[in-house]
Amino acid sequence: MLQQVNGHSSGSDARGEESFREDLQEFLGGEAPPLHQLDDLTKVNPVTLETVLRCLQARYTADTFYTNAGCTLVALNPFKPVPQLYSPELMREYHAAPQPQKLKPHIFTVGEQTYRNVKSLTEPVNQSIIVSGESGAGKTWTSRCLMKFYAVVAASPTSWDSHKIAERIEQRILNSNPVMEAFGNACTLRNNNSSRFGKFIQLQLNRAQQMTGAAVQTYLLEKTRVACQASSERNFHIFYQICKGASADERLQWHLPEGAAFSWLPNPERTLEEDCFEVTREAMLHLGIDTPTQNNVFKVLAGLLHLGNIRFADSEDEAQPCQLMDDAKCSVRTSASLLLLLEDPLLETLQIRTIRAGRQQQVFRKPCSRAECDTRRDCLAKLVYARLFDWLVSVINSSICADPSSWSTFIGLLDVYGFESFPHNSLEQLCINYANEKLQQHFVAHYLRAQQEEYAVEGLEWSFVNYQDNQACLDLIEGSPLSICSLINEECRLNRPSSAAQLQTRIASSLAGSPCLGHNKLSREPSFIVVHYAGPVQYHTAGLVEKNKDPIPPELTSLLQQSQDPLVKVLFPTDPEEKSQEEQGQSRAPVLTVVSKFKASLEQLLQVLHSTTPHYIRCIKPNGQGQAQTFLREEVLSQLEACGLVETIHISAAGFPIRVSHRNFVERYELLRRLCPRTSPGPHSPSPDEGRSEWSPHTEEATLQPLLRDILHTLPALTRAAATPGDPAEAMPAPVHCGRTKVFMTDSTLELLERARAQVLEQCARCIQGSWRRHR
Ligand code: AOV
Ligand code: MG
Repeated sequence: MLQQVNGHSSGSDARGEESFREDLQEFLGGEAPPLHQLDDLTKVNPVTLETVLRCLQARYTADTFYTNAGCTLVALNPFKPVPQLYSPELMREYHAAPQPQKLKPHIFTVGEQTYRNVKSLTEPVNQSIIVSGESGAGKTWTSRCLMKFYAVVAASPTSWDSHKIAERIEQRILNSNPVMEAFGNACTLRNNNSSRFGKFIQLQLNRAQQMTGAAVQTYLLEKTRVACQASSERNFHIFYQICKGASADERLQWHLPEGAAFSWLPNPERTLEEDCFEVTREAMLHLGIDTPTQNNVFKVLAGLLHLGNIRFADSEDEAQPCQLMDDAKCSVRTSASLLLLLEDPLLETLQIRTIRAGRQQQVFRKPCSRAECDTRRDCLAKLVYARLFDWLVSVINSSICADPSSWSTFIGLLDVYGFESFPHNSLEQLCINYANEKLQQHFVAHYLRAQQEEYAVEGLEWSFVNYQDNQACLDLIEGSPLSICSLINEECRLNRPSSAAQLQTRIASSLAGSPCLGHNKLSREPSFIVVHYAGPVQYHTAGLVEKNKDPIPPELTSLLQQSQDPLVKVLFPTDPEEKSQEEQGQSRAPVLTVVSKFKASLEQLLQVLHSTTPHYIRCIKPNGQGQAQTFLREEVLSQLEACGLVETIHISAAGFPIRVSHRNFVERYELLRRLCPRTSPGPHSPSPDEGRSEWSPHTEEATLQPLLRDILHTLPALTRAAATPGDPAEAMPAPVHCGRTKVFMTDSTLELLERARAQVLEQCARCIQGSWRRHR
């Protein structure tokens, strides 16, 4: 847009691009401060990706990591310690400020605003802070800092005085972080401390705005990581912690001799900050998980590590079970002893499948192939770990959750996995991107509401604004009766052998009408493309149905129910009241698929979010290497696109992104009012009125208004005159709306006005040149 405007004006007054930009900037926003001092990206005027990027880069170079973007805060990851930015003193400064939004942009401004929102309203309204961004961008860090902020500003007075109570409430809540991160985070290619689950924590406040407790909800733990880690990645931190941090005595008990090799423990030589066992143990203790229970947890985890070392050889006779590899016998024995299972049933469960068939549901025993044995072993570990994680979350919740009568409102913090697009994308990415699509829709709805409020203050109508939302994409993913989710679920329900190619064909033919469905003709593997708001993603259909079923052989659950271990007994109860889903599966009740469970939990989350006033923090990673002082423009650009900031700009372009004060508008376009009728007298244009008041920097407000009215009145004719034949601008007038203090317009209106102004200036120049020649 800017270039086009520039193109027109440069011909007339031959100024350089920079000076034109400065001129336009001044007109749009008054005095243009240096880019790094621009606290709000909406003030970068006009808003383009380039200007937004330049502003963020300038701020990053000046060690300024937070920038407002309308109702969003953009947080750049410094990738270096900046302790002064998170000190309790600074927290209190933001808390005590009469207007925290006047201080430098910070997550504490968002924190404080959120906190005041709960407080200031007569009817308390729950609040939420939605932190998004790609892996390693700083979501978890941000959520942690916000929790610390509330632990300081929302601590009850008693807890400041009494160490014991502080321990019980704020400290416990903070202690949930290292524990959940030890069990739910892992070192990946993108982040040494990558969260492998989504998390929503509600900080519960009483009527005096003091934090009395918290409740955690988790989403879709990446449990496959227990048994399968991509090369150069690691398993969950806790496994490394126990192997590195156990005492000599514990090593003996858990069969973890120093230097032991475990196939599920890749890259143990890498030492990370997150490997500290003591921190986890200490935090667990604070959460009320006593040492014997902790040791029980670690013993079970050691059992899983030994399970991972069980290896089978190919069977030569299909009728015979696969035999163990030579060194695996010991692993079976150790694993069984740690999980308190009998050795033979453990091995048999891995080697032999039981099938029920016929009217009588007769039981048949079929030896598994080597690959099947491996799958069952992995499945057993995933099952135990997932249950253990859920148990841990419930223990944490019972430790930190306040009595319902002791809290009335909450502030929710959402730290979910960001939009993902890899060379190979499967069900995990589909779920993650589906969640992001839902959150984007929520954001758009909220953002539009915020815009609407500004228009209302300015006395503008809202109804004329159209915008593109992402409903079509959501219809494709989750709509009814037919969508990607429903088709994958149906394949699971029909329980028929279906190939990846069949699923691809079904999706392509049943959902062909969707504008968001694509197909990569060059792809060798069966796949489909979903055009997400953040970009197209190709999903491979191989294994999708199986992953969605997430089948758990009933024999595995039965085996674990036989365990004599107190913790395993809790994780796998035999009580019919607590029948697990797998057992229900045995009784032929409908089994929920991964997608349906995820969809249900997402809907619940959205319901909660909708009932709150949301606040947004978009985390941006300035480079993929985690280096300080390195701002890679291409990488930031793609995140700005992926996190939807571009979309936000589009939405704002659908409204009136150009807002100019009445005074600035009159100053710039006053000359059009006087000269336009002479250049092109339109049918409705008023005759020139030379006697009328004119603009000067000292024009009084009272005189400004008639001038403004005059300019607005002549706009249709002026813009028609500026339009070139065949230009869509001929369909003018373009919308200009006059608010109480500002004139609102679209980019295209600004462009047309600028063209008109350039033509007028050109005529002026010619006139002056002509008269100058005559005088010579
Ligand atoms: P993520 O939560 O967004 O990724 P993290 O919050 O784990 O990312 O941040 C990644 C790393 O960046 C942290 O471990 C810190 O080293 C560093 N970091 C982030 N924010 C800051 C900050 N404000 N100051 C200093 N260092 C910071 V993921 O969970 O992988 O999606 O799944
Ligand atoms: Mg994280």
